[in-house]
Amino acid sequence: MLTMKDIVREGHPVLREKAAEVALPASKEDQRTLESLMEYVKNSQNPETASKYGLRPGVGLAAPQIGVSKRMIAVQVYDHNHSLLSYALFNPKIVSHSVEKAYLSSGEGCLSVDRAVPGYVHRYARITVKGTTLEGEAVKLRLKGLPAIVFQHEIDHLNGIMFFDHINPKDPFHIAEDSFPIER
Ligand code: K1U
Ligand code: NI
Repeated sequence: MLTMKDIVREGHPVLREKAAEVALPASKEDQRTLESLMEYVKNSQNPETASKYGLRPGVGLAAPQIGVSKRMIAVQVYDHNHSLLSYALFNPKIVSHSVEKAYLSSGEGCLSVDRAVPGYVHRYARITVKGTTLEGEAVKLRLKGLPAIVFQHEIDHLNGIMFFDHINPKDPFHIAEDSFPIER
């Protein structure tokens, strides 16, 4: 199982690479990697397991964060209806998005960043994501609210982008036009 010692930190070059597409159908090794990402996210959200293994809680994880420069992400997060969304995807891609933006009023964090970075990260309020599940099924997800923010954060990792790249350095709490806050 993955623990915090497997998670690469800010400054590691893999976090700035553009990750490679996964050849489908996925190899056993790629399947195991994606399963391990989801296992970390689930374990980190279980207070007993997180405390036993010293896991920092997370709502998502991308393969580059464990040093694997391939397009795989795992996300587990509650939506606005309190339904648990749980997706492990190969080659996730944003195929359309709203003009309207949204940002977390508490800002964002990252398991690869061991410091608080204050400021707002403006992202698309609604996105449609296509990808392939562990079982090889093609899916199309329409997302808004916190899930849309988390998917964008994870897909950014596949393109070498960190959340703080989006923060306005001169005015970190600047509110972009057409952007609304999401409380969590
Ligand atoms: O990719 C990562 O480093 C995981 C990161 C994802 C993320 C955080 C904030 C906004 C968008 C995406 C985290 O999960 S940091 C921890 C976190 O935000 C959290 C953990 C448990 C419950 C609720 C939030
Ligand atoms: Ni992150």
